[in-house]
Amino acid sequence: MRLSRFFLPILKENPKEAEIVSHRLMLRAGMMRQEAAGIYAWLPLGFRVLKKIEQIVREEQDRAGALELLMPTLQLADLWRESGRYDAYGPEMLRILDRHKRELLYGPTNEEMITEIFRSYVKSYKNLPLNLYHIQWKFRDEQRPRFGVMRGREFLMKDAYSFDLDEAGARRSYNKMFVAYLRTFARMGLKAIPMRAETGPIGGDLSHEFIVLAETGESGVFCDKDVLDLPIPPDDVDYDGDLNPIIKQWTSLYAATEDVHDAARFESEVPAEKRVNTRGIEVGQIFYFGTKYSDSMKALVAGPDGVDVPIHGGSYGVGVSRLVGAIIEACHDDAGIKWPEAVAPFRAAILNLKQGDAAVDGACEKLYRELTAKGVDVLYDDTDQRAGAKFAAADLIGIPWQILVGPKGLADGKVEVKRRSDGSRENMSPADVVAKLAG
Ligand code: 5CA
Repeated sequence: MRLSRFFLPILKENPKEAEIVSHRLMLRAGMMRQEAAGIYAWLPLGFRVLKKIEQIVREEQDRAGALELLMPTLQLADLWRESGRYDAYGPEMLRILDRHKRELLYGPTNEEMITEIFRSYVKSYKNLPLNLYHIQWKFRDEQRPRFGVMRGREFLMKDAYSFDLDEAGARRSYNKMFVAYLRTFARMGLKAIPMRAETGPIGGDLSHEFIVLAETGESGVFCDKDVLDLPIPPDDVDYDGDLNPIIKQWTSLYAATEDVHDAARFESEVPAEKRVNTRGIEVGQIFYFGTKYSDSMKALVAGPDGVDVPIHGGSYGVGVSRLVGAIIEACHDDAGIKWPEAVAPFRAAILNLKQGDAAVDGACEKLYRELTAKGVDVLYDDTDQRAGAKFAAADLIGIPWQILVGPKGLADGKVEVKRRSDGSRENMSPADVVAKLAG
């Protein structure tokens, strides 16, 4: 992508309305724009990151055996009357009337709709277990939307729903999602710790929130320091095998949100020097809620003895759009964003430090062509800005590798490669740069 043809409305000034660093940097880097309170347009740079995050979430759901579908954003109110949540949900639910005066709502979550789909088709335990997920926009009319995409009103969520014959099966499904979440967040360069949590309006009695520690987070959390260094399950983890050892390892050390925190237990289980009490960002939450929806909505399957029983369910959410902000909170410095490579909008940027100089222009064009041909996502800053402004922009938008091309280096057949994560620099020939980044 040539920057001269890209749409990257970088802001010079710090936007006043942004209280936390991720919100400030997303606005300054031209990633998104607020269209109404808690409602954002994703501009090209931000949209690229959102799609990368979404794809990692998708790959790990698929690996764990969940099946992707897509449900609509609008739902019939009657469905929610069946579960009893239409009235219970309160003012957070956006209610809509269509031209025939039929009551609709913009989905804040999809337990009811997926239960309705399930009960229409699945009648026997032989079709279980089943886990269906989608990645779709949600609307919650939050009292206080704030911190940009962190607490929006319209936001992108991955929500998965598991169906099992009994509690033991449902716990296996829960464990699969638990492990998939450990892998998902680690792939994005995040340390997200599963912590015991309250279930709120989703219901049930077993739940974990996956929390990224950050002072700006909205949740108060307590944990054992050692939980921060536990190993992430590898990509060949056997989801059909016994996941209990992994779950046990992650759940035997103390980790709880403030809502379910037990001070006495914390002090008896965790030595003083290992007690962590801080704040965090909830990037995902998983729930086991038993027969809550299958009882009220009559989602029954015939068991092995032919008797119909309500299925045991769980739901599993990831805040896809919130993750963009959470990653920035975890990965930035004074100059701007430092994207982990897996979610970066571009892997590399070529900075032409003397636009109009035939040798420099030629070398940049050649690098750009070769990297693009090798499938490297590269942004070529071919604008006529000063070198200083190009450095600042590349740092602000956080591209992991910056290739600085200037007349002096080129005279020696070299360009400079700067790594955004640690600021390290190396001189190398353009051919070596291509080999390094395409490798
Ligand atoms: N049905 C369940 C699981 S699918 C559910 O809705 N869970 S949730 O309420 O915990 O939401 C799932 C994830 O969505 C949260 O962990 C959080 O990361 C994200 N999320 C929730 N509310 C917002 C919001 N207002 N703005 C941005 N992300 C949000």
